Amino acid sequence: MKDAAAPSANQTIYLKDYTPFGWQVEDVHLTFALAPEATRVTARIHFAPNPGAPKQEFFLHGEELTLIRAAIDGQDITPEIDANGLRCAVPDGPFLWECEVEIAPIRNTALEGLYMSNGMYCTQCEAEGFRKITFYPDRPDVMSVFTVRVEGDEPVKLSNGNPTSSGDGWAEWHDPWPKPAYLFALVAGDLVAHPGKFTTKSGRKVALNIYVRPGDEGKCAFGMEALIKSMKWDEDVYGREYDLDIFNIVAVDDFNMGAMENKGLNIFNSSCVLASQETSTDDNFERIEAIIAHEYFHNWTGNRITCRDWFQLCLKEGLTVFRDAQFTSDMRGPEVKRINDVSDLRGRQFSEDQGPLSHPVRPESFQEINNFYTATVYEKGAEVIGMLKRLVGDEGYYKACELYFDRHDGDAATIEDWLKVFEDATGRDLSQFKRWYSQSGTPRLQVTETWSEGTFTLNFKQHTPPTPGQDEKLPQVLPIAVGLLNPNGDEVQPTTVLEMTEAKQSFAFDGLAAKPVASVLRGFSAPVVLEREQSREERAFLIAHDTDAFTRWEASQEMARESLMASVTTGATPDTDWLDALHKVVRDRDLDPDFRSSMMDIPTQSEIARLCHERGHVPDPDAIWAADKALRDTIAKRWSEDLPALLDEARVTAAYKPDAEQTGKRALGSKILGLLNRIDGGAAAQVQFDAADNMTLQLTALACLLRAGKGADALARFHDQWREDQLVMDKWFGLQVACADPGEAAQVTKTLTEHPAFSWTNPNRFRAVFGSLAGHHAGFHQADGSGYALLTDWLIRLDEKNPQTTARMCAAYQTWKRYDSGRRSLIKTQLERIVAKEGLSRDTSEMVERILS
Ligand code: 0A1
Ligand code: ZN
Repeated sequence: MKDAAAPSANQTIYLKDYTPFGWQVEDVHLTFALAPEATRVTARIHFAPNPGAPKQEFFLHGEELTLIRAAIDGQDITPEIDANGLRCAVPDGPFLWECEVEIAPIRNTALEGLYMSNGMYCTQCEAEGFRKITFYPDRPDVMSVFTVRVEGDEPVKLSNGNPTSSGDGWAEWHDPWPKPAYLFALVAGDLVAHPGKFTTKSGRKVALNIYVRPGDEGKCAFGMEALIKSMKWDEDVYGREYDLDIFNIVAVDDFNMGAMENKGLNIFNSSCVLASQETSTDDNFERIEAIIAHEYFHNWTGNRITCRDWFQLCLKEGLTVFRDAQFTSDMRGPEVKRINDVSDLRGRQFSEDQGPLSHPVRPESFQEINNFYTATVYEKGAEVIGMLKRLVGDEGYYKACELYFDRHDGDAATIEDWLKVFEDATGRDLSQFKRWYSQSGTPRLQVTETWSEGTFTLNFKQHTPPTPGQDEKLPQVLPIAVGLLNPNGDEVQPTTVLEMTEAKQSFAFDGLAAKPVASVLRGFSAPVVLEREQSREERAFLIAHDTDAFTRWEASQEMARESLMASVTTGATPDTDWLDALHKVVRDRDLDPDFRSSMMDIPTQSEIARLCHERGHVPDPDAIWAADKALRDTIAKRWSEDLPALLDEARVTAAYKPDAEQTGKRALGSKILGLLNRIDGGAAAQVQFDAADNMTLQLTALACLLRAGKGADALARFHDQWREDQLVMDKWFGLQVACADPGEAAQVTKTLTEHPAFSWTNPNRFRAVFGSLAGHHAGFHQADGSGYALLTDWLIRLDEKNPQTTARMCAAYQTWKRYDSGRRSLIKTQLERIVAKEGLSRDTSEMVERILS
């Protein structure tokens, strides 16, 4: 019998070609007889014609499956099989499909479908992994009820839904909620559970478990607390209740992404769930809390209401990111959360949207859907929801969400469905707003102001530069949150949302006694590049007085950007007016330490490179590195007298807690230590390293010591202390690259790949090393091309094993056209080397071809 091999030709799939599947799947029964080399999967599926679909041939997806037997209504058949799936004749009415296939989880290094990680079986089916488990209509609009039997010697055997029965060597699970195949999950292994419980608002008692490898039990308590908080929050804020008797989370060491929202059985990259004071930083804790919330929130936004097709990915991801951001704001304070999210958006999404990989929040075509789990779909998708909420107000927003849950529960929905509930709930016409889903690129918003006889006018112009495949752009609906301050710093106009819909539009405020200072785009109310000519005095004034935390931070960022740009382009020294304005804020003990720490953010070197490009300069990575260094040295010298006292003030004396209060203090302390390190040559860092009782303090101190050239001893001690802990060792690997001098980054990376603990098939370790190289702007972009050559060697090697992680890491090259001709040609050569690789995966070939285009 023929096998379904790996898929071949790169085929482009279009949103406009959507057609429903010709059959409904009434129920699915699966039996797994587990064995690493030869797992048998037996499927019994009832199909019935779908009255709403056009007539079509019967086709089931299937890849890399060895077919043992297929039968229809009990009669064996010989289907036609190719690299993508199976075709056969079927009866006109309902029928029973039976099929037995064999797969080899131990040889599945792509980590899609059923695979093994450190001896444990686990699955990853989003987006199209289920077709590597059995032949099936593997598309999100085909939903069904699954019953699963798992046979094997492993002590723990899990699947979706509720456990129904078990015996010696087997366990059965039943998920009563119809779901698409991408939410299917199975786990089996020698695992221990950290239990918890939750009672829903209507009284359902839910058993909670976090399953981990023996030895990791001590790292589950925080995740469990985060899960319970998320369950409560979704009831309180969105009225969403959990709907099964059990909710399981499993930590897996080899995982391509962060985590996965499989119904009732979330599977997590262990780095996104395991946490302890000794091994995790404050940032790790915050991220874990957010990811647990994100996956849990998918139960309603993604699972109960799923996507009709993969073009609608933002329907579940944009909304769920928005919901997890709301959750984090409620848990930890909205101000710094918003600042961090904007930094992240600019760092990842703006770069994507301003280069060859730019695509709409709802793409219109793809070759490999795995390449569209992007910052645009996730983060810009969430920004679009945030704008919608601002435009319709909180009441309108929750009314529309309520209608969405009522109207679409159990559906595979579309963006049109989502916008329609807003139109129906609020009476608004959202036809222009819908452009946010189809038009790619980052709008530029210019603002000028006029003042005459008590009337202050803000004049806006918007323009979106062309992006691949979209030369002409139309005006977007922009909610622009604005406030006005009078010259002594009092707010004369509290935040108001101006609604811009035209290419050019002015808004006047009258009855003012004196010319105000405008605070524009409060809360970053629209994902745009704001272009505003503003005096340094006004910016310094906003740093001192703005009542909106985001625009206050942004005023400082603006001054920082201008100062760095002047250094890069003209060799100017840092702007001391800015440093003095900032110094006041940093010393202001009435302000929250976390906010003071954020105010000290310095734009990243890649952000400065993007800015150079936006303003028509060719970025010079070495000059940007030098400007960054000069700036930090200047701040350290200028504030030197205060630094020891500030460091002292940021010290936490109470027992460690990863809460907002302590985290904020330690964040401020880390920034201060970074400055002090420039003048004391690592002395304070050494004291902190020796005394640290938590990973946040230990790791920051280690980074400082490495940067001061005094890290050898601490690095060795850190290694000896943590050699058995994979997640901490990822930090050990990554930090050495991140802290290397630019000229040494590639060599340090290469040496680390020769370390016995380097494992290139573990995505976390690969990313720790090569993600850090790609993130080291000046180190990666060394003019000799050593960074490019090294990364490419490894990408070519990894592609054979793990296309998904390879393709994602190729994004390191997405900004290549910004650079000088020497670097461009070096990168182009490397990209062409990748494309020339025989048997290159569909994932990587699509990415590289788009980057090259
Ligand atoms: N849906 C998950 C993320 C995820 C996406 C794709 C994956 O494999 C291709 C794995 C996980 C989330 O948003 O958390
Ligand atoms: Zn998600």
